[in-house]
Amino acid sequence: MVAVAALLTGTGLTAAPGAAPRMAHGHGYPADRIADEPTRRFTLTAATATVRVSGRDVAAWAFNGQVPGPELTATVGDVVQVTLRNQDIGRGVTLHWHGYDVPNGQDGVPGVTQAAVLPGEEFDYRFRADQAGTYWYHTHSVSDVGVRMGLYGVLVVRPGPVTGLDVTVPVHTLAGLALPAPRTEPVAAGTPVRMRLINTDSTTHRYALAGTAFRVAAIDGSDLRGPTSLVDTAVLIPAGGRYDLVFEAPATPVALLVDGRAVFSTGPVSTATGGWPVLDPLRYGAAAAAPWSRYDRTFTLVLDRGLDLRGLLPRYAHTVNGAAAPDIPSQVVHRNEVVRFRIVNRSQVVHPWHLHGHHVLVLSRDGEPATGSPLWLDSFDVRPGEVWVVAFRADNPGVWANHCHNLAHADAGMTLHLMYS
Ligand SMILES: [Cu+2]
Repeated sequence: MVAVAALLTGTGLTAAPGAAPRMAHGHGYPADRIADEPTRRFTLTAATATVRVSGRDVAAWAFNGQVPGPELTATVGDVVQVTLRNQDIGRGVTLHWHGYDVPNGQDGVPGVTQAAVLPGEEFDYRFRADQAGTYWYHTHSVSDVGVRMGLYGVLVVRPGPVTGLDVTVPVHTLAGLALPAPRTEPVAAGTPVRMRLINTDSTTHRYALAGTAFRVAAIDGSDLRGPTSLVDTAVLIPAGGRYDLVFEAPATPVALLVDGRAVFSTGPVSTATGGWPVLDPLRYGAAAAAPWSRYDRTFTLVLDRGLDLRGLLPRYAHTVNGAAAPDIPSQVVHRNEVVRFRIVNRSQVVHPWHLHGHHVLVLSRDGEPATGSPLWLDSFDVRPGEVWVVAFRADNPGVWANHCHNLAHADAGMTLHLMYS
């Protein structure tokens, strides 16, 4: 609590415990971005619920009684307002717009950008939908439990009206059962199809699209440059990540398999996809010159495990630079600086890294420069032994969570903050 209070004091943010603050203004982000009248309004009510999965009744935490929560859609230019209500989630709820670079006050991190919304309270989120793409939302309050129990949903911002078939596939594991339920939908040959694959779990999933050539049009909401046609190739999507696959429906059936399980198909397909090669996004698509030639600041984050003796009880923590939350020093940047992160995984497990409020451009992995399309990511797997170098422009002032999106790891210490001074 002391560390959080100090963090908030230093930035002039206030988060009164128990209060449900209204719109946040004046954190250096242009106010007109969120001051306009909403053009898309939604209400999400979080509550305990029983949902049916694979013929079984499962205890869940749900938005509007369903897992996933309602799919929120908008068109570029909309002002989105979402009223979050908490009916009975005792540990509180917030909404974090995963991958959407909203003003800091709308980011939904309890204790940092707002107080958790407690039972009986509500909070209005508002942001301008100025970036098209595939995103998702989830609670950031006791997020390891909350997301796993079902407090998540899809956010899709489209550039215009839907053409062809546009499907979202939010993959999740609820009480050990795989979502979504398999679905078959015949599609006329020649129909343009966009499949928006979303990984809402804490570990990597493997996706294989069988029966057609396809392109990866976007990753984490950003369009790729010059994506080439792929066939019999799997993609690995990190925790929190999104891939948009596009293709023209062939006359023969197509199936999407997640970890070998068919989740969407246009007819019967029997193909063994387990042996397919995996796409390396750092080598896919057409390169472009980096937008910066110099970097104002470089931070190194060494991810590891270690004993944390600072709390009431000793714990075996997931650490960054030898420390665990809330004792990891914040990284401080100035507005408009170009900042580089060097992320070193010295542990034995994958850490899907997630910086809030910014997209990072991948520069290199293990010293090998990225040679494909510029990759602007918000979620990327740093595997054991790997070293990733990524960069971003500090253009969204505030206090931003910077953490592992294996939410159990984040909970066990692997969370720090990016601050503007
Ligand atoms: Cu991790």
